[in-house]
Amino acid sequence: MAIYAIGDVHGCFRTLTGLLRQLDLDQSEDCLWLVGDLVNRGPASLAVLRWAQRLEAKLGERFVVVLGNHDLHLLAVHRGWSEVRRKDTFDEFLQAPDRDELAEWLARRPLIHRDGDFVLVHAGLLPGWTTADACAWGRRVEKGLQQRERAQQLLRRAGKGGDVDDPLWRALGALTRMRTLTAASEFCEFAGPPEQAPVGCVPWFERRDRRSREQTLVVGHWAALGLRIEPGMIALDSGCAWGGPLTAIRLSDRTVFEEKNRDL
Ligand SMILES: [Mn+2]
Repeated sequence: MAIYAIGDVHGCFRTLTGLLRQLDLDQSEDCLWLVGDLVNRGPASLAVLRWAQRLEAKLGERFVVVLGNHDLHLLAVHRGWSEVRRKDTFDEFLQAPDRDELAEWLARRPLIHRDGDFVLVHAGLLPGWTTADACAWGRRVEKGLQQRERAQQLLRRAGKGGDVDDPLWRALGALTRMRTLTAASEFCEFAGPPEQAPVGCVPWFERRDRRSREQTLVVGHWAALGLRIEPGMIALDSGCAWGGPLTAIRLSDRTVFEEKNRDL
């Protein structure tokens, strides 16, 4: 039994299909994890969501998608809580006859998933969190997202700086949007390459006081960081949204699979 993890797909369905051919997944045994951001930027968010829902029906708990910031943005747009932004590619999804069913399915995905020493999350973990803390925060935010008014507050703010005094907003931001942090662990608005981060903004995973160091965090979200494999962290966003390849890894032996972009 192998666990494969795939980076940010961002609606790149043809690239995903090519990558899956390389993986040769045993659907009766293997696990497939996705780091989130299934949708947006690329041309085929609808096809990716339909594929994911179908595969989950076959694999059950062996198929895990954690939510990313673009997935949350799609949910907010679908519910009429956020406007479509200029670079969004949601039109086909929003007109699809099965959009409500797919959105409901997507909304039930977790924010964090743990299996032994591997932790799957879209963006990262706050330095002060143990893995158990992070999972507890994930469950709390998931509960909030199931309540209409709370979900509206959290999702409306998903894309922009929100209320830093709201602990659920902060937890959601860490799990789905965080890249660099100030010394006081405030989020920096910076998406470029880590070596160009503003003075005082440090990548979350480089913080020496990170309490989740003993586990291996499998993440995406940071295309400018790119594929990065080191003790304690595997970052898989190789920039499919921007014409880059799509990357997968087999966690047991860290074999990397890369599919060149077929969508953009
Ligand atoms: Mn993201």
